Amino acid sequence: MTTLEANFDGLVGPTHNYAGLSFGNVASQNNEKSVANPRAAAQQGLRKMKRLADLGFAQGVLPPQERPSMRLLRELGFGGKDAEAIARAAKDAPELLAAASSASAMWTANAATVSPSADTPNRRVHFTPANLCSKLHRAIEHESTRRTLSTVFADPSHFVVHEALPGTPALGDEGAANHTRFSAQYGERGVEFFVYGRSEYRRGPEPKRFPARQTFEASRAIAQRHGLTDAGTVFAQQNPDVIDAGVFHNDVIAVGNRSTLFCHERAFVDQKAVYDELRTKLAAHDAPFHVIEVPEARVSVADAVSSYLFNSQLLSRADGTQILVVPQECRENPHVAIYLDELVASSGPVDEVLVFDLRESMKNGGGPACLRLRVVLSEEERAATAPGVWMNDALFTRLDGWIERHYRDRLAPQDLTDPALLVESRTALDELTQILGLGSLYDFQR
Ligand code: SUG
Repeated sequence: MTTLEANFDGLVGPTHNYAGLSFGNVASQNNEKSVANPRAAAQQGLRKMKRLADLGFAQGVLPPQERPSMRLLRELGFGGKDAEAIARAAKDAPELLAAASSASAMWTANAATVSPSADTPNRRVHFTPANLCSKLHRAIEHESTRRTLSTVFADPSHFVVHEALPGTPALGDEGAANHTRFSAQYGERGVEFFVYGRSEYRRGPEPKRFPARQTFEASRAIAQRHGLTDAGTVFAQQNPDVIDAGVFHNDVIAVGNRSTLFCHERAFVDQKAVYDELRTKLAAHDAPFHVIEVPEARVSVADAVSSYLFNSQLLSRADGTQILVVPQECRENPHVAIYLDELVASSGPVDEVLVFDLRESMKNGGGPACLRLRVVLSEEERAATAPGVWMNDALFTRLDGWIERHYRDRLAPQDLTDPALLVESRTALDELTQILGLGSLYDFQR
């Protein structure tokens, strides 16, 4: 029976815009108030999904969330009809309207942490939606994320979808962006690697300039509720200096797949000890472990942050060879481009590099790996997943036409004040739930 890693990409929502909401995320800050193109953003993401599906990878789609979030605006005291609440927020608190309007759920690496059934004691796939409590615009995602995951992975004999952890600084959780799983084969017992930025209760180094979003306490709680063992987990702290250089999630400086960890030499505190623990715990499962460590002298942390070299997808083909999916910014940075050419030419674990234009998402700090949630699934689990979310020619054609019909090609910050945007988004999402066969997913449909 084959067990595969499926990638579930977030479809970019109709309100994609640049509001500068993420302090510590350099791209989000640098592009604040520039004009976005939601249609191009959604098309770029969809083309990545289609290409990977065409290459034989299991590729799923997760729908956007309803934005602007009327629920948030109402919780914040903006009453009256929808259009009145939006107009009031636009006048009194445009920053809150921007937070309510963000399409940030597109970055599904932050949707949840996922433990495959091979690692869990009840042999089910466990999901914990991330509370994303360090940013208001993201803290409003987890309830809808939970509903979506419970709809797509509905069968309780295969899937457990937990509640998010309490949204408080001690339990800041950013999901799979700070989690990687290593195993010889996907279906074999693995070692889950949790990377945190700070600990609330233990003394330790912390960044000085930018926030550390993930805590040790959150990572440990997720491992506990998923039933992971000591032998099956490694916890490591991110180097606080790289957080201060713009590495707001671990997936901006490291990516892993099966037996390979591809990372920068400055990714972790006590890096050698981290490798040793991973190697030892994997060896106990008879699994090998290889590190491709990129030195600062070849690619600086600044180059890694601007090119998103490590926000790549390292994917195993059926024959066991691996490809690296990178954004085109990696080709435009000469240090990174030369490094990648040499990486492929060497006889190492990466055989091919695939380049994608994801410019619209990248301008908000979201590369190929941010856009996807990995879910390792056995054949039975795949068959139990909602059938309409798998990418194929027919779904691509329908979604492509849907984007063309419903998305604007220009969204400036002042356009968020337009109440027509809510109506347009709801019309689009209502049709989308039919295309994906997900039933009544959104509050406005219930
Ligand atoms: O949380 N950007 C996202 C990017 C998330 C990237 N995900 C991973 N690395 N896995 C964030 O900072 C910017 C929104 C704005 O500024 O309009 C934003 O939310």
